Amino acid sequence: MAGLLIGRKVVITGGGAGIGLSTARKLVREGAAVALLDLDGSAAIAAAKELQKEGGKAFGVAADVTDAASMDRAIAAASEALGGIDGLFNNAGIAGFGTVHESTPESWQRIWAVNVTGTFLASRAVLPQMIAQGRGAIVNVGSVAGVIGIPGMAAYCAAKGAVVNLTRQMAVEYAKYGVRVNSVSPGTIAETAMGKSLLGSDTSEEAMNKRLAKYPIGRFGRPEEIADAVVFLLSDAASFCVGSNLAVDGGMTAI
Ligand code: NAI
Ligand code: 1HS
Repeated sequence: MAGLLIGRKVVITGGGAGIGLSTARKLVREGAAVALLDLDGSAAIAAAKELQKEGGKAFGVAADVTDAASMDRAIAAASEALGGIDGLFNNAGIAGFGTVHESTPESWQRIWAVNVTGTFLASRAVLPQMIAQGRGAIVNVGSVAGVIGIPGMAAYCAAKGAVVNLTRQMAVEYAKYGVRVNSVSPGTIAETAMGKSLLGSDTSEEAMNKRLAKYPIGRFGRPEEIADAVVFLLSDAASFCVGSNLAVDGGMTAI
């Protein structure tokens, strides 16, 4: 792929690291300007500088997706820096472990706040602009955990399930305004901070093989493999994709 997103202006939440940053790199290579919003403001600013050095147009700013005022401010700043917004990648997310009877209300609420409310607040902040211009594309990040039940991940499975179905709701609501909404649902991406914490400290061959057995492809995923799917969904190559949930999981949910 090359030049799929020339002139596009895309906001990425959680853009300072992991899948968000990897996607920002690919978007820039495809010709887009990007705004990286992250709770870790210095990571977002450093990442934007790195992309600028590579010749890209990039802007970094601190923002908390769980806070409406913070999101409104950051989206306004991003729109000014980029000269508008026509793409949003709702990527910020946190995982967490716990069964229903063992999870604390605080941990449950935090996982929902970042994954679900965060997707709502960022979308809420960009949609008026997209509706007014009659054009836009939003990609939300679900997970394999959003379509199947994974033992020990109650809040995360519930939250990602909500993101996947919010995607469908938004898709049918905004298609008439020329705004396409889709989600991408990754399997385990081992090399990001979240992937590492998910795999935990037990990296014995036995433990790894047990996890890998869930993946028909025989390996975990790479951030760039999610980034390619997001580039596609944000681009006009996906002009008839509305409300889809693209599994990028090495076959994990096809079993
Ligand atoms: P990561 O932990 O490496 O990066 C997440 C980024 O989001 C960080 O830069 C973090 O500072 C930022 N962030 C966290 N809370 C935030 C908040 N309240 N406001 C703004 N930014 C915030 O995670 P990774 O692996 O890159 O994951 C990205 C997305 O992909 C998440 O939604 C995650 O649930 C999803 N995902 C990840 C998988 C994996 O195995 N790594 C698999 C399936 C889905
Ligand atoms: C954190 C990410 O959304 C993946 S949850 C899947 C964990 S596993 O089934 O691959 O162990």
